[in-house]
Parts: sequence; C-alpha cells; structure tokens
Amino acid sequence: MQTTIINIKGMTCMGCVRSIKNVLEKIPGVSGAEVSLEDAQVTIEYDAAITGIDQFKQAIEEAGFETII
Ligand SMILES: [Cu+2]
Repeated sequence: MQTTIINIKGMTCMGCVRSIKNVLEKIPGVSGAEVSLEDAQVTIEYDAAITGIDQFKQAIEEAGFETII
C-alpha cells in the first residue's frame, strides 16, 4: 500500500468532502480516501500496481474541483 496527498481547490462544505471521498473510493485499487476540508487536501491509500495519481487527479477534476500537486 502506498499513500499520497493531493491538495484540492474549491471545496466549500462537507458535501464537497463527501463527493470527493466517494469518487476516489470507487476507483479500483483505492482502499481509502480521507478528505480534510480545513487543510484542503485528501490523503489517499492505494495499491500502486493498480492505480495512481493521474487517475486520482482526473476523478477529482471530473467531480468539479481543481487539484494542486
Ligand atoms: Cu460543498
């Protein structure tokens, strides 16, 4: 398992937090995503053999947010 942190721009409430958590946890290989509204970031735990940062960025952007790495 690998852990990565992605900074996110545009989250304003717990609804944003939940939608980002949901889209990330749907990605095969992701075992957990902890989103912090305060810190404007998400910590993702995943299997690097199956998925990676490009997929995470894409999923977050498709959900309507900006990513900063
Ligand atoms: Cu929101």
